[in-house]
Amino acid sequence: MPVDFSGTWNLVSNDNFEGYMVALGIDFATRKIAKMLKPQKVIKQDGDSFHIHTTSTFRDYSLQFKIGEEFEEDNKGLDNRKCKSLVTWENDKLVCVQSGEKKNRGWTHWLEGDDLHLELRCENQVCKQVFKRA
Ligand code: ECB
Repeated sequence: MPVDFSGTWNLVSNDNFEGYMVALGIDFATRKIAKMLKPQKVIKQDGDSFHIHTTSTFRDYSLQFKIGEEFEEDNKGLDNRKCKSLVTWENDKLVCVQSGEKKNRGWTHWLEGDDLHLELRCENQVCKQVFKRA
């Protein structure tokens, strides 16, 4: 049985989101707004099938995928670049590789205690987010 990430999660910390957004080429005005946000994630997991909805007062982002099945991701409302994304299990971690124009792009989710962790990577920047159950 895989780990179950299902639930509603509220952001409690967000380290180097600025560096991550700069690496993605997000403009100054958008970054100023984005870094004030406290997004919520709603994760629905059925085995290896996932829906991850990230919502905020500014923009929302929705992603659906199955483990091991590559898909086209459009990053709409984020940096709007398209990439090919693939999510796999690495032990109990959910690892996404986002292949495209940006090098070393991807993210990793894992559970630690009752917290949800997310590392977002782009080029040489790493953003670390922690969420607590709502
Ligand atoms: C959707 C809430 C954040 C909106 C920020 C708006 C503008 C900033 C533009 C680009 C910044 C890049 C990413 C924003 C950070 C988090 C959004 C979702 C990141 C993500 O891909 O989460 C994965 C893993 O949970 C599922 O899509």
